[in-house]
Amino acid sequence: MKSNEYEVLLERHPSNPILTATDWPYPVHTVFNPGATLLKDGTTLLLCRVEDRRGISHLCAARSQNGINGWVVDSKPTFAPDPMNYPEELWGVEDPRITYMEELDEYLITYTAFGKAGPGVAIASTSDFKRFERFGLVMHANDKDAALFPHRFNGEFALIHRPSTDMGSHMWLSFSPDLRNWGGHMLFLPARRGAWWDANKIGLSPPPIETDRGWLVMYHGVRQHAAGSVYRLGLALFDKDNPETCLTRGQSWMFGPEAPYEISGDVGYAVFPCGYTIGGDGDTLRLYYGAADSSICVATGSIKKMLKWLDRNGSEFTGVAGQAAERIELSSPL
Ligand code: BMA
Repeated sequence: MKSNEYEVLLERHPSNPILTATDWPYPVHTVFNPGATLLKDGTTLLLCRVEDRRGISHLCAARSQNGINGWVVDSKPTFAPDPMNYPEELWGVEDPRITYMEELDEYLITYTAFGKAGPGVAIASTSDFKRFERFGLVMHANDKDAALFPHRFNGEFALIHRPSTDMGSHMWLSFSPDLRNWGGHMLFLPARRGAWWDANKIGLSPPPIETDRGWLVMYHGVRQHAAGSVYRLGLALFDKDNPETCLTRGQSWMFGPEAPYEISGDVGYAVFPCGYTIGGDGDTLRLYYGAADSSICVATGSIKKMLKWLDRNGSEFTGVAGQAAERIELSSPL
């Protein structure tokens, strides 16, 4: 690494984009923002957001033995909007995040249900990615970017999500005894303000990553410029047993749009991961992301390196997320 270079934490695969609309067995406009999981037989499953030429999205599964190529895509939509029974899905289902919930032996999918009230958070479960049980809308509009932790805390399931209000778009944490009724809402990670790369609008990227030092959370920051928005990725670490407690938050972003396929497309300057897989070594992370709302890409990194990077580049504060960051911003001289 040269002295004027930033450390690279995620390496783009040379064959990116690994999936595009031309790989689909039926006509689609774009494929992006996939949820990901490793099935028990080692198959990588991507649950891709697929947008048609009406502008409506559905979800479609693609499976690969090595997670890079040889994808077998379902011949028709795997999970289509069902607006007759779930009117909140009238304008589509988007951006799935998958959490394998060991106690249920099921995959829980959180996704954005887009209806007349705006985008909200919905949950469905499956054991085979063929049949799904819908739990319906769990966070009403305007809310998105949600994922579940893989196990309970004090007997309750926990969900990270991102409601938007006049006060900004910050990440929140909520709890539920049954995945249907949610409460105990608390601020999880606030957007910064002013010139920061993650000012005003942030949201969860893939589901939180369990490490021996706590929950590693990748989130996107949306910087508004005169020319439009730039979507980049940052890191924060939360306490293992008390996930509402932020231990460290990275100061700079660690991955942003640079490659041509990330810069141009339907929404240029956007990298948007919704899923990852972890290799047999427990450390190698494959991050699957949508590039420019047009194609699907993968980048590889090391969880250990990300934690070390946070040690060097994080702003350390204890207690409930955000309070210390607020204090730093407020106490800094004019
Ligand atoms: C976000 C979500 C994503 C999308 C991104 C960039 O708000 O809607 O689905 O990839 O914007 O357009």
